[in-house]
Amino acid sequence: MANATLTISSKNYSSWSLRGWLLTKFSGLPFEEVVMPADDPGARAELLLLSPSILVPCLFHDGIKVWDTLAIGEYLNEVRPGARLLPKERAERAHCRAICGEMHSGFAALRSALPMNLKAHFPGFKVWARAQTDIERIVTIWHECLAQYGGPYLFGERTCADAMFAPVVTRFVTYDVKLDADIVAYGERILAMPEMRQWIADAQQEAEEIDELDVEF
Ligand SMILES: N[C@@H](CCC(=O)N[C@@H](CS)C(=O)NCC(=O)O)C(=O)O
Repeated sequence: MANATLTISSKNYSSWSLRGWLLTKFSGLPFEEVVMPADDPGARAELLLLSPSILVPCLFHDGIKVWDTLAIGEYLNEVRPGARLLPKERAERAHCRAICGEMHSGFAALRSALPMNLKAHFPGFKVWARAQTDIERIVTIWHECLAQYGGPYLFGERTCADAMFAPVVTRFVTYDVKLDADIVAYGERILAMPEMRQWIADAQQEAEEIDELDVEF
């Protein structure tokens, strides 16, 4: 029986749930999922008890509650150092933290114009100029990491950074964003990870379409 739980919400729509879930999977910490239905008002009261921010993801482990995705990544790196969620070298760790921070606090135009929706596909989607600026910055980050560390993941082996950017990979597919071949190949590697395949399969099983979440989640 796992002594950790991770509270998440919709696997189709919740990009932060996906990031927290991937971080926990990458860490190797056994955990049970607690899935809060996103559209149930009663669930919000319960979520308040589970997560002080009333947001997901929230990790509960050994009597310790950790909410907010960056904090979850740092916590998991401490309790599971062998999983190397952060790179071994200090300079690489700094680089990894910097781009995770950029994802955590930035790219608002991309997040609102191209919300995560794994079941949807919008061929020829017209990307708004400010979202395009975000896309270009993300592509630059990925190019630099892949060139500097040699792939196959952003820092060679899988780290927090791949979990933080995984929902961007799915957005690029959903919204038919045109990309260079090496960026497409990186995205394909992320989508081919067994954890990602499992998450997407679970998302496909989610019955409901939540209209308001098509806007921003
Ligand atoms: N800064 C937070 C963001 C978390 C967040 O925005 N989570 C969304 C789901 S993707 C949420 O819990 N929404 C709950 C709601 O709107 O009821 C983090 O890093 O974990």
